[in-house]
Amino acid sequence: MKLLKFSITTLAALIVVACSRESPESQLPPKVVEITVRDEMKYDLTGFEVKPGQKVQLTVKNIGKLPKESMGHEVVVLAWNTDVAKFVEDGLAHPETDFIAPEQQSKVLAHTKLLGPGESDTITFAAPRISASYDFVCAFPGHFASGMKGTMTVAY
Ligand SMILES: [Cu+2]
Repeated sequence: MKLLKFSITTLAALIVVACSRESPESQLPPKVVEITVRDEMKYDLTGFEVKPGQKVQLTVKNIGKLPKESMGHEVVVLAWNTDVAKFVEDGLAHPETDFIAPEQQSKVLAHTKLLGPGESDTITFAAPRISASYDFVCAFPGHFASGMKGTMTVAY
């Protein structure tokens, strides 16, 4: 019984610590991130850092000229430890869902639309609560292989 009481007290203490640690992060203003793309297979920003649980407001602008069918771009933020090569390979057969395969949807933390020339998209999502590096990629065929990728670093 004494052990149980100790455990409950410890648990309560842990919850207090977890909450007090968590709330300031979720009250932070959103992290504003802007990525510009053009008629080449790269992002102008390949990394950004955010606190665990912080909101991210991500805007992607395509200022290129080439048609979406040949040079569309997007940003897909992936769950930790996703096999990115497999993710984009599976997506090849799915232009109708911006090259995100239905069976890979569970790996997607957030994504913009596939953007043609002159288009932009803004999305808002909460960063994961676990400190780690998360890949983001353009799933348009061939773009990841050409280096269109980046890293969202979640850290205190
Ligand atoms: Cu692209």
